[in-house]
Amino acid sequence: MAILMVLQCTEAVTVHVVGDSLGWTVPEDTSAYQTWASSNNFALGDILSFNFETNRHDVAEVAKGSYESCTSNNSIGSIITIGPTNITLNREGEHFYICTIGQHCNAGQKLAINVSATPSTGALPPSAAAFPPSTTTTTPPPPFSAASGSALASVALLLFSLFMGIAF
Ligand SMILES: *[C@@H]1O[C@H](CO)[C@@H](O)[C@H](O)[C@H]1NC(C)=O
Ligand SMILES: *[C@@H]1O[C@H](CO)[C@@H](O)[C@H](O)[C@H]1NC(C)=O
Ligand SMILES: *[C@@H]1O[C@H](CO)[C@@H](O)[C@H](O)[C@H]1NC(C)=O
Ligand SMILES: [Cu+2]
Repeated sequence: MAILMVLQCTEAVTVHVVGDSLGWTVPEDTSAYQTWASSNNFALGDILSFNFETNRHDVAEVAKGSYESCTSNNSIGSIITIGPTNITLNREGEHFYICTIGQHCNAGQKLAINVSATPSTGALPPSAAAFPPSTTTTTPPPPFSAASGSALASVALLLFSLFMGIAF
């Protein structure tokens, strides 16, 4: 059961290729990455795969303000300059990524995503089904120990009555 759940968890990881066939570049349509993001469901543990050539583009995770103004100030972590690269989404909520080279960000090479704690669409029913049993398997221990406690008590009672039987 536990092994099954672990397998489901690893299978739930989705690799999102940023921009799909477009890759990570200056898009012709400035809202290309916004459109791409809206067609994806991002969950904790998923991977963002940025396809770009080293020195042509880079990836910086930035705060919302820097994303909007296209400044790499206060970049979160170091700027990834070597491509292609994979980034694991290990924090829930909004993430903002820009390219810091030239005017690429202003030209639309920027990405905003929202990461949810729950696994992405397809994995939701099995994990939702897997959760109740896990809570019911955690509840048995108290009744179980209580049962073993009463079992112990009846063994003690049996021994006691045996002792009494021997004594009298
Ligand atoms: C970003 O950095 C530039 C130059 O380093 C500076 O002029 C600007 O005020 C900074 N912006 C913010 C929002 O910190
Ligand atoms: C990114 O992850 C995908 C899927 O796991 C893998 O095929 C690809 O080689 C990885 N790319 C890099 C640069 O690590
Ligand atoms: C991101 O997801 C959270 C939780 O579902 C939601 O409250 C928030 O409004 C979302 N933000 C955006 C920009 O969609
Ligand atoms: Cu770029």
